[in-house]
Amino acid sequence: MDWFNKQLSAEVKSEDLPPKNKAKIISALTVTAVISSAVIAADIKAPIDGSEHQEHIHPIIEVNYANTKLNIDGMPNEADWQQAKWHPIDQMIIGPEISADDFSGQYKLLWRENKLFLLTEIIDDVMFDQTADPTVLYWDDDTVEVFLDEDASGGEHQYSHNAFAYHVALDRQVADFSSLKEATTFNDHIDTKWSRDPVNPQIINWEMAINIFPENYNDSLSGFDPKQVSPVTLTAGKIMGFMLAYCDNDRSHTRENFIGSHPIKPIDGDMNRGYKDANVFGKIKLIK
Ligand SMILES: [Ca+2]
Ligand SMILES: [Ca+2]
Ligand SMILES: [Ca+2]
Ligand SMILES: [Ca+2]
Repeated sequence: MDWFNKQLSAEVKSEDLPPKNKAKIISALTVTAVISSAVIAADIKAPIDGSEHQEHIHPIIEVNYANTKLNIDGMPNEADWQQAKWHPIDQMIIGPEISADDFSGQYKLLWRENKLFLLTEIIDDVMFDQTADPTVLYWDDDTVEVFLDEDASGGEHQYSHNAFAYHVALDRQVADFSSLKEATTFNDHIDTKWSRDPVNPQIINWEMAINIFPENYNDSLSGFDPKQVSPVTLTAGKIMGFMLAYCDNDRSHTRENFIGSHPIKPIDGDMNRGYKDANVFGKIKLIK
């Protein structure tokens, strides 16, 4: 039944379905669980795991060291940001093609010993936070999703911290599934602030400082409990799995588009694989 619960949860998380369809899936899965146990047993033998080939289809992105401390204020006016390279957010994962003023985005990365820094520049015509609870339907709100795999292992991570899929919301709350299979906030992992560009207010400058936690992060303890595993100290040459995406909703019931930074090979037409499979991430290398 553990497999069944996992499937059910995965389907309910499946962002592109309205509630009435979710109910149908729940009922269909119940029937499947009762009458097709042989089929389910066959499926159990084919999980996504680290033993599968990683999808080495993306060039490694080099990330420069920030020479001065960055102020996370939603203002990218630090000299280090000015010198960092832009990377596109232009891969449509879910939804139809859209105009540049509906969504367009790009990002930069920097690092220091204790943080990975992310600057995302977004144009989104409607900023929308439909559900106040940060752990409910957070993928249907406007959200920057930051995918991080500290040891670049790739592999399954939906209910483990083999990798994180941080959903950073407009209200600066950070959500992901925990190893306890619950949607949980990880607000002490990412310090974040966004603001409208003072020159062009259509542009949102979204700045983040990210603590890089390893896979043995303990969900029973807070991020900075003395007994918690420490964030990793970053050094030049380190390689991590990384990907970025934006959930764009402009007042619809469910999100309208999901746009990523890296091309993802579809499986049965589905490119929305990042939240469970770190093999689809790209890689970043810290340089100094
Ligand atoms: Ca700043
Ligand atoms: Ca939009
Ligand atoms: Ca990992
Ligand atoms: Ca939007």
